[in-house]
Amino acid sequence: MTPVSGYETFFRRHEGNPILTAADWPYPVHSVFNAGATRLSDGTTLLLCRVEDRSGLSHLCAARSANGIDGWVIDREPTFRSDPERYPEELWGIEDPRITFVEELGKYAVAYTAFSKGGPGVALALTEDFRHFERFGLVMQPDDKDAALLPRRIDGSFALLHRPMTDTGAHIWISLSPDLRNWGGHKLVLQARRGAWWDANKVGLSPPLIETSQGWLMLYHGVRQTAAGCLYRLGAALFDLDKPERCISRGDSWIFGPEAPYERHGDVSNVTFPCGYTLGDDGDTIFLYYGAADTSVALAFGSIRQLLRWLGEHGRT
Ligand code: BMA
Repeated sequence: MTPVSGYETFFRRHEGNPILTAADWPYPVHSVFNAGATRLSDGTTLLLCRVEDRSGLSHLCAARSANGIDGWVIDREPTFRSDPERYPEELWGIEDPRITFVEELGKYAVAYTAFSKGGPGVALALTEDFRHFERFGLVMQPDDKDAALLPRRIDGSFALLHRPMTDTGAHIWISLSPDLRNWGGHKLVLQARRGAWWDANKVGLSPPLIETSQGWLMLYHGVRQTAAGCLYRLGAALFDLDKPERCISRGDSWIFGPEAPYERHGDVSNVTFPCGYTLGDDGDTIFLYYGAADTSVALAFGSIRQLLRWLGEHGRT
């Protein structure tokens, strides 16, 4: 395989970054980051932000904008908060939502991390309006996180990407369900590479998969542990539309990583952590929403066509 040449720029940072910080919040909070994203039927962009208060626990709060860039209108109080009395797995808060619109249900599926006494697990809820949420409870037990549902059934089953932690590392898996409650058919999808690679120590799904004519485009975060702490960067891979566990192509180098001061410094430095994307009206522009240093929400613009071209030329199968 040809070594990756040069430093192509895949994502252009919005010059007004970070787009959302704790200072924008209508009630006292410590930090705002790792937001899920979707476009509502009227074109409005909705971000479901992870908000950490001064207890250290997180809840989710919605921010809406007509252009997905500025003019954010933020809910006056938490939109979706943990409910440990009825859902004990949410005892220590809820984090890192990923949103998928499921046509068949006419609803948005929110996959999020529920932080339980036994560690972080994957919980699922459905909503039509981001005001009322129907919880399905924990669908993947701890340790598991970084989950998103596919927008349609694969061969008759709903499909969830997620990242269980096992003795052999932190790799991405897919699981299937007839009803969003019972899960099975688990298959390994993408492994952390080990050794000295940029994605050696952990990988996890970042935003939900992007459906393209050539396959499911995955943007995933890769973690490298260094003497100075972890580096969270972003990579790309492509998967078969009918068999999403089959990797068609994986890029060797990262395509986005901490460079700007708000990514380099914060509560957890050197973290770029996207949980959501939306598509521009041209159907090609990716609006990538990412947590910067576990402190703020930032935005970068990419192109599906460019990423597919790069994977075609440089990806390995
Ligand atoms: C991951 C998640 C994210 C966080 C990242 C960096 O494991 O917990 O919520 O942004 O670590 O701290």
